[in-house]
Amino acid sequence: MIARLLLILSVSLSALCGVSLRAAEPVKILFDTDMTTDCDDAGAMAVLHALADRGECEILATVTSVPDPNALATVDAINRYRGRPDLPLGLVKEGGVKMPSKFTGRIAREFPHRVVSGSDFPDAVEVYREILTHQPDRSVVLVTVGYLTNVSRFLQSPGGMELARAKVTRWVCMGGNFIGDPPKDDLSLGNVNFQRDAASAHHAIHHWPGGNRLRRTRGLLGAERARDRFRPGRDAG
Ligand SMILES: [Ca+2]
Repeated sequence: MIARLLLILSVSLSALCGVSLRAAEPVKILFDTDMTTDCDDAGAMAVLHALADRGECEILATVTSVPDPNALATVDAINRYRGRPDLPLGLVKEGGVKMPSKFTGRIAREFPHRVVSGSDFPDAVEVYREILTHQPDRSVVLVTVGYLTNVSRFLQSPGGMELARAKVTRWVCMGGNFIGDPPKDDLSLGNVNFQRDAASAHHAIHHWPGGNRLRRTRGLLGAERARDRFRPGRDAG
């Protein structure tokens, strides 16, 4: 199962960054991960850094969609291990999904990182805003492989909708298992990214500016024009 997830992530992120194979500039990516329950997030970061090493993407920031400082420490440890110790970090500062992890505590203990306390780092929404404000229009790809807590809060922050509309050229969301034609999110396949913070998932998908820039891929990644098809009150647990 994990191997399949990694393969899907690899293919999907490669497809995402494949845009840069035909372009002169690397794809600018703002990466948002829950990095708690499943180790495929670590696999996604391995692919992300490998693509950055190849010059196919530029990692602007790595944030977590959970409040657990060990999750942030794990993200920072991976960044550091892959030679990018100074990437901006952010996390959920208030509320958010809290789940136990089988691996982040050990990584936080055994690998070097900057995270002594989560209070030393900004809220992920602040990172979204800071990064996007200083990037050219329509230049950033937002990649989320966790809960949509940050996306929803970012859209509700002052000017967030305008920043999303102006700066983000595409949002690639690992969250749905959209099956069929028209696609419907099959939650029986296990879709915790939408289920555990269903209110944020509902808000983010329904309010993201420009539904045609919310990309659906087969398998575990994404949703295109999902606003009319995803009904958390009925479909999510
Ligand atoms: Ca995840």
